[in-house]
Amino acid sequence: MKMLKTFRAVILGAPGSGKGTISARIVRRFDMVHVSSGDLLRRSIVEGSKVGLEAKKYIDGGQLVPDEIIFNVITSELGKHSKENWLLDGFPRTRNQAEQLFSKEPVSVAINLIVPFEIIIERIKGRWVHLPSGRVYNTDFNAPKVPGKDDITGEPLVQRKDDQPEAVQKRLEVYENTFRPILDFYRSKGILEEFKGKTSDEIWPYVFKFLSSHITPEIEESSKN
Ligand code: G5P
Ligand code: MG
Repeated sequence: MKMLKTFRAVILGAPGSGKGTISARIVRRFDMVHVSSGDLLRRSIVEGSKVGLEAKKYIDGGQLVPDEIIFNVITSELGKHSKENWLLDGFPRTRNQAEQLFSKEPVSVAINLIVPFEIIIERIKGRWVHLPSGRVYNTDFNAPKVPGKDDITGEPLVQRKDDQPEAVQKRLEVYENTFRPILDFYRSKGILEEFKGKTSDEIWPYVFKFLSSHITPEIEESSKN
């Protein structure tokens, strides 16, 4: 792997594979900023911005938003973190996005999470999110301390519109049709690292060990969450 001054990672995987969950663990232990394309889009929907209104048409049905919209959102967010290490979650979703990103911001590593689809469909049913922060809960796996409330702010949690069964089906279909060229791209650059498992707890120690060999952890791994 190329060692660059700043450490830049992307985290890939099917909808519900645990990108948000693993990302939260990474940024708790390593000096990295978590940038999630889905969280940014959902926040712009809540704000009622032009981008949000446009993106909503695609997101609710489980379709990808057009490249020009997402490029603007991501470019402006990464611009705020130009001197920091970042972890990009949910971008790229197409080979074109992967190539465009690489031409602007050489990525140090692409982490790919591999989780069986039948497991994903079950866990998405129990997902609750805190929209302002992007914090993710699950009624079975990591339930909030108080049902329906965010642990930190106490604000209400919501279920995502695109977590309805039809939209989930569509998202998995879109993923099936788009992920291979992205993996091929990162494989061709020699920076693809794949992690396979049925649970985030099973996958996490390997991700932690891998990252620790490239970037010094601020907090050693001692607890599971
Ligand atoms: P997003 O927001 O990027 P997805 O579909 O890629 O959405 P998603 O659904 O956010 O990914 P995740 O982050 O991979 O899933 O998974 P997660 O939230 O961590 O975990 C899922 C659930 O399982 C949670 O409830 C979690 O607590 C639980 N969980 C985790 N691990 C375990 C476990 O081990 N066991 C159990 N039981 N549960 C567990 O994108 C949304 C939309 O935005 C647009 C598209 O429309 C997209 O559909 N978009 C883009 N469009 C174009 N280009 C882009 N680059 C785009 N980015 C976003
Ligand atoms: Mg997510």
